[in-house]
Amino acid sequence: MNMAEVIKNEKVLRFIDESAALCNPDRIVLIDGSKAQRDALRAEACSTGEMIKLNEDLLPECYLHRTAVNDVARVEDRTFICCRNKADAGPINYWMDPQEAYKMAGDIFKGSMQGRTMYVIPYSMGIVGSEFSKIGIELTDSIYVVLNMEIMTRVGTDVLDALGKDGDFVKGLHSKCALDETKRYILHFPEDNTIWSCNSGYGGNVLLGKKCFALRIASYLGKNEGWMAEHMLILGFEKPDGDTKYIAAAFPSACGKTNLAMLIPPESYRKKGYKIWTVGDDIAWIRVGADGRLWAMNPENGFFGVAPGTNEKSNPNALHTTQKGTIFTNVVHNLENNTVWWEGLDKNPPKNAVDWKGNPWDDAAKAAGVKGAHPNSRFTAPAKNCPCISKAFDDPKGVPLSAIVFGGRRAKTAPLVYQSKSWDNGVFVGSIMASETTAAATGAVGVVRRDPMAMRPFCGYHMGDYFAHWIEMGKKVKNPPKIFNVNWFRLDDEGNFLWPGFGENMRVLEWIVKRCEGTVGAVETPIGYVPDVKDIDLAGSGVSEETLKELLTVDKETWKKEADGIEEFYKQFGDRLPAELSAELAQLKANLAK
Ligand code: GTP
Ligand code: SPV
Ligand code: MN
Repeated sequence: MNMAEVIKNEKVLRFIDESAALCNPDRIVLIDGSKAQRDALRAEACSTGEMIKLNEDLLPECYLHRTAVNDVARVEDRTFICCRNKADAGPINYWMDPQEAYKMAGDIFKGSMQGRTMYVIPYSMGIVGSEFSKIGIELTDSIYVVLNMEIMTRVGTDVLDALGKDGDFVKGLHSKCALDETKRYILHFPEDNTIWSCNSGYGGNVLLGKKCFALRIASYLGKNEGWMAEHMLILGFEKPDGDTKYIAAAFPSACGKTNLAMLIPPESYRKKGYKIWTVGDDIAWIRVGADGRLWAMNPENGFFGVAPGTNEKSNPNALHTTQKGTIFTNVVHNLENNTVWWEGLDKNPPKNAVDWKGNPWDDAAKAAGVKGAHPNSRFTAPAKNCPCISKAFDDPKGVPLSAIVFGGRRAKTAPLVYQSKSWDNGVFVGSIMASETTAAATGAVGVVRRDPMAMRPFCGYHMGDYFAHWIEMGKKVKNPPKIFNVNWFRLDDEGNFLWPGFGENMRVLEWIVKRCEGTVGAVETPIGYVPDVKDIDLAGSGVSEETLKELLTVDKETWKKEADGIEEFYKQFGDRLPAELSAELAQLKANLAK
């Protein structure tokens, strides 16, 4: 195919030419979004062993892929924001000078696609052609990346039509190179709308539409253009009378977004007619609507979800979503029927199986405690498969938000739920989020760290300026969403979860919605409003009132220590910390001293 005949945008052609001159691929192939091309790429990936075709009867059009053993999660310490002025990256991001970064990575990319094909992926984040959507072009030498991007985003020549002759786009260049972890870099150039990723083949490092574009680059664009890109699920809460309220929730990686977005209410709620609808499970782009509310849309087209722990009881909707057209990464290959398995799917690990590293997963390995699936193993599944996908999923306007919910994994400290007292107080609540680290990123697991708005690894600019942007957005809306914080992960003294979580989280969502409607009271504490024990419906939950009381406790001494920690955390932002947030911290301290 002659590229110039199909691609009318000079900037796209130049980007392809310059990248090809650098990486020196044998061939360049445009991804057109057709089934014929997709089928051919799937067949090619299977012929080289890059993917394994699974049982067509049990898992139609599904595939298994294993990444390199050293390449199984996002690499936060190798992820850089490359803006001209170091101070603009802020104290939390890793920074590199753009010229040095282009030079350093240019040497790595040089000739990296020799003997390989460079695929050109035109993709849209959001509905193709909608005014709230944005377009990217990813160049990659990985068929796995192409096939994942075709699920996670909207890909094809119609995107080039929407881009037009001189439309702007985010330039993404990815090469697996040699998968050398010492030369692995995920580089963002927000001032150039550019992303470079080398030496990785894992999800968040290489599916450049996702965290790299839709959060890091988009958060920077949002700051300048007056909107927000957030690490949030979006769900619809439908009441028995059919009225649906929309909630966005920011939890750090592997802290329950996909699970909450696809929640199935407890039976008593279902009988009354309550339903939950999924609009998104990971990313929300949020704008000010003409009606003075905030409107959120999901720029993605699929789910890149955590496999372990997903089962018929915890998240049946996610499980059903993965039964067709799905790519599984780093799970167990069940050789008995050519399907997949992971820890927490059921209690019957397959006897004849291969683990995520490609080794036989036999009785000896199991007895030695070897895990079959990697804890960060994932499924890439089309959103349209989801039984509870919202009608609003394909609505370019998105949905109006009634509530924003923050939450993390905290063994103590944070109560099951509390409501902030105002927008600014809610921004404070988001800014002080802390959570235990998970397997979604390389490094230690289970260490509590501050993760403001669940954006610590994903904010493309200075975190202090990001807080200021949140404060500003609040001023632009007459009817801002109410802001809450939840914690499904509080432990008792024996280390057991106090709250059953998953579908039972509906009981907390109900309180949140009623607070938004002003139809339920609350109890004031030094940190905000918590529910009165009688206002959380516990019928059929197995949770006692006593346990609920414990879950809702705000311990002053613990929170005084927390306030000291927040003060320490805030210091690094210097004069870029909005005065509103210093005032909120002072108020918290005063409340605790009372
Ligand atoms: P990313 O895709 O990394 O952004 O993760 P996520 O926020 O979508 O997290 P996900 O819903 O995949 O959940 C991650 C892990 O948290 C899974 O192993 C779940 O079993 C567990 N989890 C989710 N919700 C709950 C809950 O309500 N209670 C408890 N105890 N665990 C939960
Ligand atoms: C996360 O880590 O928050 C994810 C998975 O959603 S990844 O795409 O790898 O970032
Ligand atoms: Mn995520």
